[in-house]
Amino acid sequence: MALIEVKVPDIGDFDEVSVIELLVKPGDTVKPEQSLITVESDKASMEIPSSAAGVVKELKVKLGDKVAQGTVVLLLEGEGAAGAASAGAASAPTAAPAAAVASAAVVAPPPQPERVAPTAALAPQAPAESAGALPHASPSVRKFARELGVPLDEVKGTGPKGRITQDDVQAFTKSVMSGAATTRAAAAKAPAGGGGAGLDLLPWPKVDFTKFGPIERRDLSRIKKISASNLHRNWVMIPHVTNHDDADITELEAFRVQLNKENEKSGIKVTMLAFLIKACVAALKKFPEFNSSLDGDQLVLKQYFHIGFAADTPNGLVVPVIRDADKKGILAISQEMSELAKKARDGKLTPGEMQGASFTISSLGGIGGRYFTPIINAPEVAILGVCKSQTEPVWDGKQFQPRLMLPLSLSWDHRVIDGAAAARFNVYLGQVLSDFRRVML
Ligand code: CAO
Repeated sequence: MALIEVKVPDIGDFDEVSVIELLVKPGDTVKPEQSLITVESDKASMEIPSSAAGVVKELKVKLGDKVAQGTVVLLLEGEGAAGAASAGAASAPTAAPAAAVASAAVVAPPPQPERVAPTAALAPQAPAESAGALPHASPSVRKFARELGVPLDEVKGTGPKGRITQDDVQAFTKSVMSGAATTRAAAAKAPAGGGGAGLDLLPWPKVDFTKFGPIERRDLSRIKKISASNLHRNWVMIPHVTNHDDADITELEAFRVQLNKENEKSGIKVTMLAFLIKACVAALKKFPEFNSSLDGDQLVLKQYFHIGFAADTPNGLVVPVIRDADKKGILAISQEMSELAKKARDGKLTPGEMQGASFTISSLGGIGGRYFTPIINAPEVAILGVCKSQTEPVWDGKQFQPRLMLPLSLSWDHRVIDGAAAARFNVYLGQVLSDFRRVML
């Protein structure tokens, strides 16, 4: 049987490109137009298709090789090159070049028109069925589909003779995302009648807001995008419950004010958050399951007390971590917190300074509000939300007394923690905050 040399076709503006992917190996049977290798320039990547049908005898390139127009990619033991022009040729003419595709699939530009070398042997423009298992699409469109995970054989081609275009792949993706269509794989997984495992949600409402008034579009910051994905996962995957409570911090606040007066010259300012960190450590020691993580069927109980605190920055929410808070005093915690908060606002926190928390506190006390439902910072199992303290009338059994009350909102993972334990945690936290000597017990 004739050996066919398959060469790199005219690849346009690129003199030399690197081989970044080998898509076939010796022994593979290939069809005309099937992609053989992926090459990449500094601007784009593209696939080099086969000019003929046959069995791969030998690859002539390896990963990292530089190739150019005319470089032999592989030898095919051929059934013949695609198209009459090359039938029987010992050395098949170069195949149709693949269109360039930008590396980032999601932002891939519309396909550039396929540039066809006049002498190239093109794959016959037959519908997918006659071409065997391969859907009828250009290599660039196949690459685009592969990057998006689109099953090309489920896409209806609207190009000439049913050829699948990039627009077809995009339209298919849109219809799957909007819920108007489903892939065979997803349909096979979904329980009959939509049993709930696949959420069965309505598509996200698509509204042309300009119909209702002027608008401005802004890109989300990098931090917002990252925290959005994390928050969404945590919200969906953790069965959250939030217990609200109040702690009487009248004496503690008086002590804090006095402490700040005494330390005026040191430059260290103590806020309620430092006391909350210490009080939470005491509560975590008393209720260790709040200082744990789920790992399959096991609970990992941490013997360290690293407390994260949510910090509001111009670019979004970040959570720096006070390590070993059990071993630090209020002043040391206050100082570290103000340094970390400054770094957070300046966008200078290192990844290490945001890792390893075993419990998180989100304080809106400096801003206001009463209660909220903080989202647990996975893989932690609980988070304490704190709002602004206010003086309230509290009945002491004989009369109302003005007491400074701190609103607490504890969200907990119901897979790990029960309601009774959460109520006890809050009650204990309240006791510690109302009489801080309890921290020592
Ligand atoms: N009740 C009443 N006043 C409070 C208070 C509370 N619970 N907590 C803090 N305050 C006061 C402070 O004493 C301070 O008062 P002065 O200005 O009179 O000294 C003022 O509020 C501002 O405090 P602060 O916010 O600068 O300091 P902090 O230690 O309480 O908080 C930090 C530091 C970094 C956590 C905070 O600045 C921050 O970013 N909070 C937002 C966290 C957040 O966004 N959480 C939401 C997450 S869910 O989306």
